[in-house]
Amino acid sequence: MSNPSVPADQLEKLRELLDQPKRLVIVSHYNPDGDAIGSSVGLMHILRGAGHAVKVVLPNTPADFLDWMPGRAEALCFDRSPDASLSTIRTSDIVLCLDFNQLDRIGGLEEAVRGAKTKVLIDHHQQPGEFAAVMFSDVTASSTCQMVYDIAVALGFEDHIGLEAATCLYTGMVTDSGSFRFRSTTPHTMRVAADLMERGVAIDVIHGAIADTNSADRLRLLGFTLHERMTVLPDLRTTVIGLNKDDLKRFNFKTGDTEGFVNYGLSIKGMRLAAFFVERPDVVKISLRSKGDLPVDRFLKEHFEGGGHANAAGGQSKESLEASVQKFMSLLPAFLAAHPE
Ligand SMILES: [Mn+2]
Repeated sequence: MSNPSVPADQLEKLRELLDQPKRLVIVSHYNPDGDAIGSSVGLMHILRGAGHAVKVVLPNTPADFLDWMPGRAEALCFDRSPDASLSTIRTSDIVLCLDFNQLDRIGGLEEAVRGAKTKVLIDHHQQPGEFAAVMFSDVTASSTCQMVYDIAVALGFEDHIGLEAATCLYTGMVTDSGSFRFRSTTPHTMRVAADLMERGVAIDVIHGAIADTNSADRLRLLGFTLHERMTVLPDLRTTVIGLNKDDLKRFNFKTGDTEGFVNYGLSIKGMRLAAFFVERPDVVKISLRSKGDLPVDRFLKEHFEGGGHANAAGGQSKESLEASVQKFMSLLPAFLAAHPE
């Protein structure tokens, strides 16, 4: 059966590009998550195994709970090493763009990557831009890590998926699939995970490294958020959380501390939509999660400069926290009515 992650024509183009040892650079999106780093560093290991010189360049330094990933420390981060990051991209033969599909997602790397003559895209987000010579775009794939695995196997590189690469790829698969529970998880996803396990991946260690990383401040912020800042709208089957700057300050907020808070709203029985608003220095950040056929990515694209996946998406607002929540509330009934269950 053909695999939608690996179209034959694109595979042949990539095979040609990689038939001689090259200088490759892998880039991923701003605020790189488990899938962004896992796919980038995982592919780095695989392509090194295949004889290429490979570097990973990230637009900004990732949250430190992912620092343990094998190879992560080697990645250049533009915010800390801007000159080295840009010159690495400019002197490369090929730039591989992983886990994003619009060049405005890579912050200060945008211009250098735009100028690179040969770009390869590997990604699973909706509505890819047409900037790459070779495009692997599969919006049904559970993660970019799963796509990297499939492409590596299709290229005949399965022997280069060693323990380090397997650990990176498994980590991104776990984080992007909500521990294999989102709709994007397929029998194929589980087969890939099983194969990575057979390569020695320690799933308990990875789970602990991802999950057991709370600070006391973060847990207290979570408790406060659920107790004081969450509104439940049973008639609309929606929960809304809004956190302001003072809330964050009170609990010594660090980047990443509110990651995943939105999911608690959706875990209440009967809810089909959870909204999370947080006031950041220049902008109000918005996260939406939904169940079933309720395309929050389209809603955010239309109203809040956002996008993502049908059941998990992000956006932003330049208005105040109150005004942003108000705007959301005023648009909500029509959005829900347009997508009855
Ligand atoms: Mn991803």
